[in-house]
Amino acid sequence: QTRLPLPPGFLFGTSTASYQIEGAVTEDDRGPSIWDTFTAEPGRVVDGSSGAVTCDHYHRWPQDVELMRRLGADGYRFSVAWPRIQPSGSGPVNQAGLDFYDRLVDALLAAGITPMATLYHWDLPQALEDEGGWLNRDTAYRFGEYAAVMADLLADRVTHWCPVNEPNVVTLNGYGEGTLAPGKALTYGAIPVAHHLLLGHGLAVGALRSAGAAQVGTATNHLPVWPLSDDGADHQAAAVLDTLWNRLFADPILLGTYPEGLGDAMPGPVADDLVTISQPLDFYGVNYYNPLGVRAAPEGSPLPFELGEIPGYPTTDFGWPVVPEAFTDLLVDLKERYPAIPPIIVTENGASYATGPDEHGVVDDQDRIDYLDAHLRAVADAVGRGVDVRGYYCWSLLDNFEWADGFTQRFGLVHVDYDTLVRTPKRSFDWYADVIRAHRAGTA
Ligand code: GCO
Repeated sequence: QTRLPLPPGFLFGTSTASYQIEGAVTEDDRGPSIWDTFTAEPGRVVDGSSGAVTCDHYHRWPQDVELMRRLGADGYRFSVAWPRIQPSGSGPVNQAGLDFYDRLVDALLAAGITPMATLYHWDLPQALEDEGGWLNRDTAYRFGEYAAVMADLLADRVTHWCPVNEPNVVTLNGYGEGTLAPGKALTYGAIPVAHHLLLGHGLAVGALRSAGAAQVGTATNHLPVWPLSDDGADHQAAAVLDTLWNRLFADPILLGTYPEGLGDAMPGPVADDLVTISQPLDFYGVNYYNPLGVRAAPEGSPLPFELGEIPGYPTTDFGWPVVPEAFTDLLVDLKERYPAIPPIIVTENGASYATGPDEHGVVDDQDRIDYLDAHLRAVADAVGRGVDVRGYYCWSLLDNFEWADGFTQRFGLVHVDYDTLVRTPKRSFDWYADVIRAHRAGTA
């Protein structure tokens, strides 16, 4: 394994999310979340599955920490299930829920792994959704209170924090399109959700700072939007989607402003809120998977754009095009568009390939290795072009519950047999361990 040209001290990690791996959804007084509700509705998840058991990480976490120790990764990004901490989204905290994360963090530290905690990876307490969820400004305040609880518990040991995972996906897919929980198809009616999630982010940043958290950042999904032809209409459609998908969430945090025209669509004292939203951060977390192809929608469509396939690239089992150079361009573009951007950490990147164990129990996922290798090189290229990237967290440690795609997509470095819950490290796991080791040896 040759060392990748990444800076000394570069953090290599893996990423997961509570609802996708924990299971045990009724245990120890965890309250119901919008994902429990959503997955119980027929037709929402392709294979009819849910996160009720998934990887059973809630019980098997010592084994998973041991896997990470073997991997030799510096960091681990996990998320806290809000309904374990406050079963109905506000008020008294549930000690058993706190204890789970307290033990997990101690075990990570004992294994030499730096914890990074996400506070909201989509499992909103159902009780808050019943009050309007993220359409309701109060949810942002409840989130700030919950963030303060977690900061008080863990800021002495957890160095890295991501308040909200991918607010764009929650807004546009959860409330705009309805393909993710809570499954509301409000189209432009979802726009206030963006503002409340951003306000929640800002309130959480404040709470984390007050508790002395060392590194506060984001986990922002960025998909470069590519027009599918040279046609002016397709370019314009791409600009609209780029604004809604990327800039609507990055501009307020990094510039303290909304893209033109969108500020007026936001509810509440927007100018004051933007001060809260744009507080300085220690890192900017980027989740990158692929570019999106877009063309103008036919006359009379509810939205001005339409997604389409980008020809000419290999695809993952999810059908997502594999375009590592778009990752380099994205990182360079972020630096150009937002000159004051803090250091970047790649908080997610990875690929879905279904490869399972062969007759010898070996999971030979060469296509995942190729994907990860090319994308780590794309990061190195961005560093070479002057972008300050400090870490890379692979999605994901384990195969897990892939939202509306249930168990049909596997992103793990470790294979999970959902009948026996046996974990089998894939070849990509050993490859990643080698990359990390070579980097340390070469930069020591
Ligand atoms: C996220 C992601 C993950 C997904 C991964 C693959 O929002 O952080 O959606 O939860 O599992 O991106 O789709």
